Amino acid sequence: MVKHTATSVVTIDRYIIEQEKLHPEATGELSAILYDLALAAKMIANKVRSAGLADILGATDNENVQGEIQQKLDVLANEIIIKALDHGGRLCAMASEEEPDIIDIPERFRCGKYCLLFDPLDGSSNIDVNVPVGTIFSVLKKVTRGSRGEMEDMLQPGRRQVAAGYVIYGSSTMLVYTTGQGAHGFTLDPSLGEFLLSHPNIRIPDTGRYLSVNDSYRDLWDEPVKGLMEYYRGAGGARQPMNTRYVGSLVADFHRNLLGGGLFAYPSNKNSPKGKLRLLYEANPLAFIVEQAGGAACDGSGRILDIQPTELHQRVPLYIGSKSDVDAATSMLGGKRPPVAGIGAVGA
Ligand code: AHM
Ligand code: MG
Repeated sequence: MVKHTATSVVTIDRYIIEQEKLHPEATGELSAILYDLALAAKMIANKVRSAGLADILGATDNENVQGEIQQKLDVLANEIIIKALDHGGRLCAMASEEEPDIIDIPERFRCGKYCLLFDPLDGSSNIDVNVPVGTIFSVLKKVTRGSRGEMEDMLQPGRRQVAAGYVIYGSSTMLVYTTGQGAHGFTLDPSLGEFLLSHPNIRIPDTGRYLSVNDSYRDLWDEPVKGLMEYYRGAGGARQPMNTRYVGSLVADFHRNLLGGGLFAYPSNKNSPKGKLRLLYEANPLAFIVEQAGGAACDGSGRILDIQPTELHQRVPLYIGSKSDVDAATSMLGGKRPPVAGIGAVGA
C-alpha cells in the first residue's frame, strides 16, 4: 500500500492512480469508474448544498419500487449518477435503489466488464430538515458471457465486490472508498473542487461507545434482539453501557461509528421480518468498507458478505460496526450467552 499522511496534499485522482499501479494487470477501467463516481458526488453535493434555495426540496408525486414517496433530490441524484457513468464503456449495467429493474447501458454506448449498484441518496426522508444524507455504491465484475449485464451479474455475494464506497453530504462532503486495500476517506475542498485525502487507512476501534438503533421498534423485536440490545446497554454489568446515537440516516450513523467505534443495528421486527435495509445497495458496500477497516457486519446469523442474493431489492437485517460488538450480535442471536468482558466505553 502507498503510504500517505493526512498532511500531504493528495487528490483522490492521484490516490486512485497510485492504488492502480499496485496492480500491474489493471486496465484502468475500475479507476475510471471511481473518477466518474467522484465527479457525480461533487455534482450531487452541489445540489444538496443549494437544496433550500433551488426549490428542489420535498417529495415528488412518484413512489419508488419500495413503495416509498420519492424525494425530488432522490430523482436528481439518480439521474446524475446514471448520466455520469452510462457512456464511459466500463459498465455493462447498473442497478439503483430508485429503479425497479436493471438499468441497461444505452445501445449507442460500449459495454464494459463491471456492474454498478447504488443508492443515490440514502436517508432522503431527512433532506427537508438539513440532516446529512449520503450516496452508497458497489462495483462488481461481470460474470455472464454476453456484453450486456444480466441479473446474475448483479446477484453476487458481497465478498465479490471489487470496490465500494459512500459519500456523506454533511458539514463537509466526504467520500470513503475501498478497492480491497483498506478504507480511505477524502474530504471535498470546496475552494478547489477536489476530494483530498483526509483519512488514510481508516481503522474502526474493536469495540465502540455508540449504539445506533431505532428504539421505537422495541415492542416489535423478537426476544433475542431485545436481549442483545439490553446487553449493549450494559444489563447485568456484562459490558459498559453504550450510548445511543441515531440520526436515522444510515450513512451518517455508519460514518460516525466507523471513525469513533460503535454499532449500527437495523434488526428484523414483526412488521419487517427482513429489516429495512437493502443487501445490494446498502449492506454489502458498507460491509466491505467496515471489514477493510477492521470491523464486521452480520445479519444476525452470518457474515453479510457471504449472503447469496436472490433478488435485486432484497432486504436484510443489519448489524455493522466494531468487530467485537458485531460478534456479540452473531453469538447472542445464535442462542449463545453474551460475551462476559466487553469493554465498550461510556461516551460523552
Ligand atoms: P432510504 O434508503 O429510503 O433513505 O431508507 C434508508 C434509511 C436509512 O438511511 C436509515 O438508517 C433508515 O432508513 C431509517 O429507518 P427508520 O426510520 O425505520 O429508523
Ligand atoms: Mg437507502
